Amino acid sequence: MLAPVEICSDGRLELSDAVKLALVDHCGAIIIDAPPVNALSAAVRRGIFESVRAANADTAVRAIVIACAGRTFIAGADITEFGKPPQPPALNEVITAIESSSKPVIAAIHGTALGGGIELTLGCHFRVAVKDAKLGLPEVKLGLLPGAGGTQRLSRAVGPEFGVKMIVTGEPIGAPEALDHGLIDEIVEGPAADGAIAFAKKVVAEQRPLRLLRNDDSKLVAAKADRSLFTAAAAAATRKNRGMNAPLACAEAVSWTLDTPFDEALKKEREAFLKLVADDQSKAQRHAFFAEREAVKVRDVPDGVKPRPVGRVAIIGAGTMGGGIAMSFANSGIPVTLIETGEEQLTRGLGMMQKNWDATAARGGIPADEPTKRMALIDGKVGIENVGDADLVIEAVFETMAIKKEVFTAIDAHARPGAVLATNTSYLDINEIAAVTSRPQDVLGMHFFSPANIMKLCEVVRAKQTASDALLTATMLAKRIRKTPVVVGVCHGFVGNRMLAVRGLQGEALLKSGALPEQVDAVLTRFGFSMGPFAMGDLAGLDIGWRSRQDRGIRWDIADAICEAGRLGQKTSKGYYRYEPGSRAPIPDPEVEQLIDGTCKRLGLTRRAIGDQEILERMIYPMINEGARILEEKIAARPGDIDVIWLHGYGWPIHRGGPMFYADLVGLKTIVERLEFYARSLNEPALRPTALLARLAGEGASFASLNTATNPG
Ligand code: T1G
Repeated sequence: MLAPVEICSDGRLELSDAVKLALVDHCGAIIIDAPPVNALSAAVRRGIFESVRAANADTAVRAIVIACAGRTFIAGADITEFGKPPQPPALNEVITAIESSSKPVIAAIHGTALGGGIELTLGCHFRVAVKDAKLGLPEVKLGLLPGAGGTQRLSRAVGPEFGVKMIVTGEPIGAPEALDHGLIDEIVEGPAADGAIAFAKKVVAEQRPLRLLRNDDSKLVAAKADRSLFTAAAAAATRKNRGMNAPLACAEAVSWTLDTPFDEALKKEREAFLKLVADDQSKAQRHAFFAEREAVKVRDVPDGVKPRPVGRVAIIGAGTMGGGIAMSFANSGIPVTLIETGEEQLTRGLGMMQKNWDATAARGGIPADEPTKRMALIDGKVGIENVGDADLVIEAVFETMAIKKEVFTAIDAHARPGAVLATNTSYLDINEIAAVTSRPQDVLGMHFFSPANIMKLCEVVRAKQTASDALLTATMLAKRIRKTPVVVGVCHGFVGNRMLAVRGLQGEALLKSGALPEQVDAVLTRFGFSMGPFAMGDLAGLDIGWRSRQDRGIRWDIADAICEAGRLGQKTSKGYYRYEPGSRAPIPDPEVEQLIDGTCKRLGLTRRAIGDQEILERMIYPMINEGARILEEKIAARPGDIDVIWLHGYGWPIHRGGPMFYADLVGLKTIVERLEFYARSLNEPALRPTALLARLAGEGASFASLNTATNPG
């Protein structure tokens, strides 16, 4: 039973802080005000439900408008409520109440109307939006499907072919496209509520019929007559789902619009939704959503500390990384001074950026005039003395300590006081780099991932003397350029590359044990990685790791033998695989098997058949163990941060949540047992479980219990 509500004396219904009802021009204006994104919490649902009922009972009200305060219309169900006992009214009940209204109900859309927010508008008679609004059903990105009628109503608005694409991809569309496809009735001048009230007055004056999508199958006729129209669209949308359950469930649910009565289909949708909510894949994707937002919150920074203002960034090095980083800043409208040692290198770097942006514009990824606008933000200069007007300097030069120290000595001499000085090093000791400057408090790491203009991850490395405001500056700026910053501490390889090296070592060990590159890669692609580690090595170039191992006096027998045979990967048309001219498709190469066999014979090793499960465990569990060691050393603050690093920097499959989330799913006790087994049977003491992992397993605890820690360093 819902709590009774009082109509306020001035015609306003104060239901709760979240929802208010005001009377404007004979319109019942329901205003939702539930920061930060007007998510459909129980209080919001209750407020809307009661407001619709009250507005229908009030004879002064001729039409109803549903609008939101703040930066966006409803951005979906309140994800924090999932997995908890449901509280009434359910969203489906709220939508049914809207559909039962005897008065026209108009949704006023602005910002990013998503998920349950869009589903609520689909129960309205009309939908209007401001021009820059975005509308989407991203439930699939949380491992779900629209659970409040979206799979059945959307296709009745836009047609099943476009409806299945929107729901399976989860990608939002702009208001103009929404108007074209019939998802909205009009684009209004802002504010959305005012535009909607003006629209409502037209509806009343013209006595427009109140169309309910649930009763309108007119957009289904073509696909009902020729189902291949739908199946082709569904196949195209689900093609790359790589072992994920939600995309297929979404496509199946939308198909019910073609052959199942509406109310029966709603029931099936609800069952399918509840099944996905309970699925580990959705739990992994919801974990990833919140872990990413936790990771960017810089903790244990003294109150009142603010980021330093950044108006211009200087980037030293116009190579692949420096150019990509420069593009990331220019993409967000931040001016860049791009510095090289000579005109030729600078011209080459600028040319690469121009080519990149032109290609994106040619694909329609950005407006045609954007490449020119963005190039205009890049000021190419020769000589480090040009860093003087930058508030942040990022060094992206050759990955050797000697060169980094030389560059930072020069930066220190020319950068303005208070500028933040960042190195893009992937591995090196930032404390050592900071020590050559007179301002170690301004020095930190910003480790971008190649291609830097695409990859979201940025490891923000806090050195021993890094000042809190410098750390905040780098983290907030990374977020501003739409990266996912994660604060980490100083060690060789920080978090991601340190765990990658552990996995690489296990890959080498598995080849010695008896596996082949193609078998190992197949196990990891079946796990959900888009590419296996050996194919990835061929793509990146095997000489990078080879040189790094030589610098540190480390030998990997098989990996080094491959490189010594001139097999450096795709760049030499052969590495762990061979490649046909002009093709990137990895082809298993008997020469590699012979090289592995020969190396093992020379080492006196007997190879054996290796099962897929052993490969999976030996590739993943040691990484998890290293992640636990990283937590012990406080190089990462939370297991969730490690998950975010692997999800956004190394292609860990989103439906597996990240290495530490996956460890909790497998069970830490199992992982400890398997690591101890391999440490014994392979005589590999390094595989023994680290103290933290052993303790948590012994206590029956999980890594998730540690996700409230403070930042590292
Ligand atoms: N529920 C709860 N909290 C949410 C939320 C949500 N749906 N969306 C965002 N937040 C929090 C977020 O955790 C952060 O909190 C703050 O809002 C700002 O978010 C029935 C079942 C809307 C594009 O998947 O895509 O509807 O860290 O940092 O970058 O069929 O948030 O500040 O404490 O991301 O400006 C479907 C998810 C849900 C949308 C804004 N909806 N959200 O991006 O801010 S399932 C979604 C987003 C559903 C129905 C189904 C983005 C955004 P804190 P932010 P932003």
